[in-house]
Amino acid sequence: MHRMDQAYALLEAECRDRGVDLDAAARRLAELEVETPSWGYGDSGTRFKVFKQAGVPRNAFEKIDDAAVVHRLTGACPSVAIHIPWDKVDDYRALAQHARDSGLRIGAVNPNLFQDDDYMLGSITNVRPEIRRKAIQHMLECVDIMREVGSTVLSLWVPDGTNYPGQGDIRRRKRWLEEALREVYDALDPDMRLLIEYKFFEPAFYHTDLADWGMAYLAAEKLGPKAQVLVDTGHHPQGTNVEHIVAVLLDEGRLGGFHFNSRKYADDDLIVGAIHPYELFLIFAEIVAAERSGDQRVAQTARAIAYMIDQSHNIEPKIPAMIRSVCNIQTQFAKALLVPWDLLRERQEQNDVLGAEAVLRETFELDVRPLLWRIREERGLPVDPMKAFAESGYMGAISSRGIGGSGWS
Ligand code: PSV
Ligand code: MN
Repeated sequence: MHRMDQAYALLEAECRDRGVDLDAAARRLAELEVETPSWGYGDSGTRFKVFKQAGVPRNAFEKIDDAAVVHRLTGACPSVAIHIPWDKVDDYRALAQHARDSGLRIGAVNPNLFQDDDYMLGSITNVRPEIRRKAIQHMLECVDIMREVGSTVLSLWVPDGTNYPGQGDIRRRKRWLEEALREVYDALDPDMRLLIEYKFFEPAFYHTDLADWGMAYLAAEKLGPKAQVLVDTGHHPQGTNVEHIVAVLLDEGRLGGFHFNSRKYADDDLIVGAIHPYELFLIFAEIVAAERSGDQRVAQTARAIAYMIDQSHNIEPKIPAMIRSVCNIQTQFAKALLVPWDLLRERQEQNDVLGAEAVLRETFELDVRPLLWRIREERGLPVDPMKAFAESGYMGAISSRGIGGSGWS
């Protein structure tokens, strides 16, 4: 027997023993779509240095070219998020057409409220009304761009906050934030969603206006059903139980999307799954459980999640780093699809603490590579997308773009 067939037969036997439907898992896994970020193809770095890499895209069109390569090799990334003004172009319809010609579509549109000099002391919570207006206008401009490119997701991160106690009136700023979001929310078309992203610090170091999931949830709840929370996995204090947040937001119908990345210390934006793969598995386990829920609202919320990557590469080559993230996401999602839910429930009912914990851990320990190989083979995709990229010659081809492509600013 071929090595792959042998490995698959082993996984099949394990699933049979555990009462898990491997074919159903394969079907769901093949449907998984993960959006990649245009900015993940450009140069980025830390506050100490942005290392320029050769071949980095020089504009939004070339970022789409690179995203198309990731989709061609993984079959899982049909959309690309854009960030305005990083991806500002004269003709957004032409950009959307370029995406379509490359086998992609434009996904979330991200307003940028953190790089204009006017925003040094805040954007939508700035004490000066003209700056708040400018920031609101920018978000409304992004809603117009959504219409032009055919996007349904406005993905908003508000960086505003203060660096010192007393610097701002926290409650007054909260009202300004609510007013601004209301105006943007009211401008959305019926099929559009506003995803509200939170983060507890950086760039502000004393207080951040939208610091955690509770504040984002509250804002979404006040706005209405088209507003949901976006969980960036790198935006929590150390030790936060992210899968718990995911479960609560799913249960409330307010989990709209993810920015996946991994972190060791702060908002490190490293390759997804590189640091805490078990956490990623447990997040997906909550999502798969919600997809299977008999509560239709919970199941629909889970099925509508916008899965996005938000990573910035300091030292690693960008396209393979993105492919690595996609593969790591597929791996943990595949494992979550193999959880024997009936067995887990049985052990929970029996208050079998160790038994229940073992169900999840042993699922995490399964070798799901044969399942990934199968779905790729069935769809005519390379079984090893990293290897296929290395052999594709694409890195050599784009080196003619030179050094000094598009970056953070
Ligand atoms: C902020 O840290 C963030 O996660 C937001 O999503 C931004 O849009 C993105 O990073 C920029 O890299
Ligand atoms: Mn993010």
